[in-house]
Amino acid sequence: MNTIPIYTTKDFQSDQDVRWCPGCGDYSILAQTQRVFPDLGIPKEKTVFVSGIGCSSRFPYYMITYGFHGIHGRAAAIASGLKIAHPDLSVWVATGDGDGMSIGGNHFIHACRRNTGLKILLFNNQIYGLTKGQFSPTSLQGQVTKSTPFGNIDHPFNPLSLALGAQATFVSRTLDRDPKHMQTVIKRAAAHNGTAFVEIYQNCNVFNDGAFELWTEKDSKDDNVVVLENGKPLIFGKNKDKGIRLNGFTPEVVSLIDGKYTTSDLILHDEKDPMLAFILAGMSGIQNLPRPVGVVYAVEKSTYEQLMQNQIDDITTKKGIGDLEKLFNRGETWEVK
Ligand SMILES: Cc1ncc(C[n+]2csc(CCOP(=O)(O)OP(=O)(O)O)c2C)c(N)n1
Ligand code: SF4
Repeated sequence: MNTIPIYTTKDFQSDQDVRWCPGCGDYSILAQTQRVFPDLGIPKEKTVFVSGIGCSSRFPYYMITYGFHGIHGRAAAIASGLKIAHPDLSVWVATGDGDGMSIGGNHFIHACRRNTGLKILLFNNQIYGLTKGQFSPTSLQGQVTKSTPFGNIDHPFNPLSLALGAQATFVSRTLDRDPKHMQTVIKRAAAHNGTAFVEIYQNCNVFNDGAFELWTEKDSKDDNVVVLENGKPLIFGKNKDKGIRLNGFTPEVVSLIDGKYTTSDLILHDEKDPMLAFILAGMSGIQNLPRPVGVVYAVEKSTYEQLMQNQIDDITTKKGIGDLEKLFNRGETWEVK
């Protein structure tokens, strides 16, 4: 018998005043999350949102699930501990590009490589919002911010490449201005057995307005975004007349109307191909190439919590249940006076 109640979006909307600036992209992320959660089949009491500090990190207040507004940068660490101790929980991390990639960069990469089954939503607005507009690790080179008045000299992180390099098993990107797409990606992340990373382009209309407009605005998005679909060729453009092919290892845009190339010359998306994943992630920094959105990479690999449980079971079978008291008093002991 199915004992999970039938939820609606309202069941996930808390009574807390939402404290984001009017027009902030965070509202859309919250709305899409609340919209898809009733479809996930996860009891509310088995769901936890963990965050760090930042505008984005206020997220747990607004969801009626368990929640933990943590400390700056440590959401992935707190969430990892929680997931390992309670593997039956669905543990989500809401983090910003500052929270997750500056102070929390270390925890982020280890959460990816350990495959602890977390669902990490990275609200990437390429700025520190809460602290009023300092540059972040995803701010663009040359970007003028409150703390880089003459232009940022840092090379930005590409979050997708970082997650892939850290061996994440699910790597994806979506956009605050494309609700349907975001819903699909969040559902896929929820269903993934392992750590799932979702980068969300999120407009901070106060401190970095328009950072993603090329990929989100009606007039420009079709010619500048390629939507990834597993098993399908990479086609884009207002009239679906352009595609991406590989010239060696280099992706290039080709026309599908001048007779030189057909769809059979194009890259076929394969979510399980790690080399292709790196190529697709790398397209982000290259001018004249469309920005890929969707699931870049998705493979199954044992999770940390499964491996840990297997090891405990194995050793318990061989050696019996451990005795902590005995362990502490084993070997030489000292009394400190
Ligand atoms: C240990 C510590 N260092 C610095 C801060 C100040 N601080 C709070 S939020 C933040 C960055 C927020 O940026 P981001 O994670 O991108 O989130 P956003 O506000 O843009 O959603 C910083 C530096 C802090 N709260 N704690
Ligand atoms: S400062 Fe930016 S990120 Fe923060 S709530 Fe306002 S618009 Fe959103």
